[in-house]
Amino acid sequence: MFQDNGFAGKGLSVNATTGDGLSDLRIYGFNDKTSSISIIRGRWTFYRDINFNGPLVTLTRGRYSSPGAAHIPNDTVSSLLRVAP
Ligand SMILES: [Ca+2]
Repeated sequence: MFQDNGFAGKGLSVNATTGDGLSDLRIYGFNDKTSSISIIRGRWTFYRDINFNGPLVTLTRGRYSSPGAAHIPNDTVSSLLRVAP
């Protein structure tokens, strides 16, 4: 996950087993900062609110260079969960 479009700016690398994730991106200094996402493996859900709450978007392996590409409003992701290997 990256702070700027085009996989630029500050990044946060996330790995988790299926069914696990990061419930509160505030802990990582990355709350409401995500603008681009690269997914190397798995299927993940990205939530607007902490603790896997609020509107969500599910993404699979791929490179999403902007909020529009990921279909996620800019600077809103607060938690994420890996839902499939
Ligand atoms: Ca949020």
